[in-house]
Amino acid sequence: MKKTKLLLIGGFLAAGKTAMLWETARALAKRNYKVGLITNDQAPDLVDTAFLTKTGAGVREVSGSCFCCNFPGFANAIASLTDAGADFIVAEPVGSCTDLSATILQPIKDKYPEWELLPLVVLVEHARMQEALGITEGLTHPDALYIIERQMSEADFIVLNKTDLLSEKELKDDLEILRKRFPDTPVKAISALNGTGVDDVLDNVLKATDKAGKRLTDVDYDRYANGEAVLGWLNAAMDLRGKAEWHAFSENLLNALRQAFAEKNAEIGHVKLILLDGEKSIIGNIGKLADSASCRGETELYAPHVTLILNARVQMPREKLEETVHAVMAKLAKEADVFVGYDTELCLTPGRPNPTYHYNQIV
Ligand SMILES: Nc1nc2c(ncn2[C@@H]2O[C@H](COP(=O)(O)OP(=O)(O)OP(=O)(O)O)[C@@H](O)[C@H]2O)c(=O)[nH]1
Ligand SMILES: [Mg+2]
Repeated sequence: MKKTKLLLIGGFLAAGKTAMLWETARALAKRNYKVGLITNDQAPDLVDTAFLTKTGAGVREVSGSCFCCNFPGFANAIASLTDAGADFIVAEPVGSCTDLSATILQPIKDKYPEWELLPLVVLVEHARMQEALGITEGLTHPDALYIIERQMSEADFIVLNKTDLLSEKELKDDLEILRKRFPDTPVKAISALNGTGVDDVLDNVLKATDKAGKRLTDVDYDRYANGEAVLGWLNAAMDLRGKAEWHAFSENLLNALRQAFAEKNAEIGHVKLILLDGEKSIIGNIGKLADSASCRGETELYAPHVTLILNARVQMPREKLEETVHAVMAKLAKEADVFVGYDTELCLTPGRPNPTYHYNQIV
């Protein structure tokens, strides 16, 4: 029987994992694969799941815990997709997770020979990569930067994303930095947003199945836990009613949140939203304080009643994050004459990682 292919695309918050899953799903469908996607988060109500569902691929969500700490949940998601006919599964672990080789890749190789595991792809983007490697200074907590550095160290392929935003010189310099720092790891460059380079990465990982999970790194779990714990994590689903134009409303919301976090010097890990009106949607993100808010999708959207899913990962205590989001929402709602009902909301600090499995040797 043909084995189900399994590709994990890791990388820190806002590195572009979901954008790459989207493009990968498209590229694989063209190659006649039946694609399944898996999203992952510490809490339910995922912008990523709502977004990726629009690819038409089967999507499963493992929420409430990361893949490493809920390996059975991850395995069930894979089984459910293969039962539904998927022969190529692409999974996106939580952006603040590392040590995936020891906790996911080795156990898969050991326990699930029926899956064909592909090399671990880790996405990085210019600013955070440079900050993590000590080339530039920024607001990201040193222990969060430690996670990014460990992610790159354990990668089978490092993929520099968002190259459409780089000058030729920046691209050349970034590739040089990565190749010098990780001389044994293949480094590729893509733009997940416009698809450039995605097929090349796929060709390369498909040729290198014997290279999956070839690196184990030492991870200091105290630093890892703290790197996650410095982030407040909020997932909310809201019911919005009013006469607003929702594209402008979404942009105003992201800009107001950005400003509120900037005033508190709280670096953004990733703030993302999806606003849904039946088939129509608006998606918006801010990847870090230095970025401006970007919204895509439906413009000129007027509807009396829409759903908003908001996911915020910000370097501040969770109580402060919740307070800030509520205050910004309330102010904006008043100004736009919008009624906001919170359907569900979870605001948490990620707990100490406690993986289901931890292998100390390469399988
Ligand atoms: N310009 C540009 N933007 C990109 C690219 N890839 C992703 N982005 C943008 O970066 C932001 C974050 O992308 P996501 O794909 O949501 O990032 P992620 O790694 O899945 O984030 P988390 O799930 O929160 O960890 C979004 O605004 C994307 O549109 C790219 O190649 N170029
Ligand atoms: Mg994502």
